[in-house]
Formats: sequence, structure tokens, C-alpha cells
Amino acid sequence: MTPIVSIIMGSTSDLPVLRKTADFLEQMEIPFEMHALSAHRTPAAVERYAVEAKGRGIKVIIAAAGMAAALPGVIAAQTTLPVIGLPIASTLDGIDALLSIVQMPPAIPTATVGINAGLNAAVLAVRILALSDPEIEARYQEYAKTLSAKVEKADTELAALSDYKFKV
Ligand code: RP5
Repeated sequence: MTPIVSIIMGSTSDLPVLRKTADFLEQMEIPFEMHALSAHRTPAAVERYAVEAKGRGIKVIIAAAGMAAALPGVIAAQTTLPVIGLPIASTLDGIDALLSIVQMPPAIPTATVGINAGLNAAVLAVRILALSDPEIEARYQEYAKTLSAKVEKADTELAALSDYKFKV
């Protein structure tokens, strides 16, 4: 199937975080691709990738990088696709990457998720896709229900351990 989400990482050392991203996209039955490209080490390949992504049918880009994380911004500068920036805690607990990704100049935004928030990057991509695809929307709604069910179950278990029960 033609991928509609593209996961790009600055280095394969970022892969452990991106596994959560890939797992959720798989769970939502979203065709995706993964590549390692670096804004600093392979700038020409990043440019080629960013310019061609939309024409290949990609609808959302998830770009992960650590340190002076230029990758999401450099891609966002060369495409009109939504780019989700995922800061990786490689050095300085990821604060360096977070600020590099989130502090984009006016008119070139990246939708930045939290440090190492691989799942959130995937969920945001799915929400964007769900806007124009009722089947993805339905699958996402089912997933969202499981989240409520989990908290309700945890709450019931907590209530069993104490006299206090929060009532709404
Ligand atoms: C960034 O530098 C990568 O995204 C990675 O988080 C970090 C370190 O890369 P490696 O030296 O592990 O390849 O560009």
C-alpha cells in the first residue's frame, strides 16, 4: 500500500522512540514508511525528500531528531504538508531538541509533541488523517474508548482499596 504517513528520524539511534509511533500507526492500519535522514549529515537528501513527499501521496510527516534538531523545521520549510516534530532526548534531557523544534520562525510551523513522545506523534497524525477519512476516524474513536475504559477500571480498583469514591 502507498504510505500516507512518513516517519523520518535524524539517526537510527532515535529508533527506540519511533517504535511507539510505528506500533500505533500499525494498530490504526495506516500505511507508513520510515527513513533515516539528517538535516546536518545528509542535507541534499533531506531537501529531495521534502520536495517530493507530497507528490508521492504522503499526507503527514513525523520528523524526529535529537540535539540541535533542525530536521523537522528544514522539512517544514520545503513542503506544505503538516510536519509533526518529535524531540528526542539525546543530550540535555531533550530540552535542546525541544527548543530547536518548537521555536520555529513565523509562517513555518512544526506541530511539536513532547520529548520522546512517540505515541503522541502518531496519535496526532491519525487525528489529522481522520479529518478526511471516516474509516480512520471510526478506528480512532474505538481506540479513544479503550482509554476511558482503562481509567474507569483503574478508578474502580482504587475505590476497592479505600472508602473514598469520587462521584460525578
Ligand atoms: C541527531 O543527533 C539524531 O536525531 C540523534 O538524536 C542525535 C545523535 O545521532 P547519532 O550520533 O546517534 O547518530 O541528529
